[in-house]
Amino acid sequence: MQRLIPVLNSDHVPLHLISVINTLLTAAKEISHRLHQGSLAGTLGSTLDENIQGETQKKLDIVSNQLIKNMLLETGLVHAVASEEEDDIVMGNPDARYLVAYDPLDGSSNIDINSSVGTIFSILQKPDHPAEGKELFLQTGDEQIAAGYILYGPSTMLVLTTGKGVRAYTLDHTVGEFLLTVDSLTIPHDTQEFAINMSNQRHWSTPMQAYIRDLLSGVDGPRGKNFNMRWNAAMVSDVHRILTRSGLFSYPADSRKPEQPCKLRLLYEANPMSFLVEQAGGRATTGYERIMSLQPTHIHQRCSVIMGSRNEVDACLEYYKSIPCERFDC
Ligand code: AFP
Repeated sequence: MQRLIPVLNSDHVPLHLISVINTLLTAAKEISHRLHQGSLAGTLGSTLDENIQGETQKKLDIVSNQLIKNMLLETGLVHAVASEEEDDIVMGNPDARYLVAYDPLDGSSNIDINSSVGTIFSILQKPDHPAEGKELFLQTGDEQIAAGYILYGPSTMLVLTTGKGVRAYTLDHTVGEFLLTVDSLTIPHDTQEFAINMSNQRHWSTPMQAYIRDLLSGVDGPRGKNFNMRWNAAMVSDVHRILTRSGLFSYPADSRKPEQPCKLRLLYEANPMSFLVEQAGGRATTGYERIMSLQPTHIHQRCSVIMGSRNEVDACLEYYKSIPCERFDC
């Protein structure tokens, strides 16, 4: 099986970008080891702190964030990083060109129940126009030059795109290398599986309520077929299932918190996952706009997310087009 670096070389990925990706994987191997040690590593459980998102930080959230941040900045190849666990961006080498936005441990509420979690990353370049500080990261998802995730599941897998399709690699713990295990991931255009947190159903907008209602009506309803549901409470794990066997994933805006109707973050969750999904032949939308066309206004901006099998996302969008309703302002 091919190792990661020769594969990226064959895709003509610039050497410095390969080095940034490889550094992320070095941090990921350490995170994978600590996760698989479980309570033996003494890093389970929560801290008394909250991150800028207002979420209680798990010990491994902090450890993972520090590992990734320090390793990336030590390369001298990274101009700045933006992290879910950092209030502001962290500057690196002013002469370097790469920007890395990441969620160090997505799904961290799953850590203490020994369920899958992951690291999500998005790589941009310093913009040609003069920009500094947070403005550096305020680029649309179409500007991404690479994106991926490491899924810490029964096996540790890297799923990566550099704009030439999507490949999957599996960590061989015996040699410490990520080996190519899927040369081209493509999402089937149709599906009978969806992923959404049904407990929020009464808070969704009318179009999403109508769409899900019709899925649940099954073969006797307007869709004329039965659907299955999955919800892993970790976007990285739910999207991996969709990349592997089809599906629709959604975390739509809802009315629970009028001041914060959306949960998922644009820069380091929705955009990298949208890049992967589109490269695999799927669609990624807010219900009204293509996610990778959104112009960010701040680094922790959130957005509504509907992504996966293209024909199923299109079917969902028909409800948004045909049912007038108030739009949540994420
Ligand atoms: P955590 O990282 O706080 O566990 O949140 C994970 C997440 O951002 C995303 O990965 C999941 O799809 C979603 O939240 C789960 O949210 P609910 O807990 O509301 O279902």
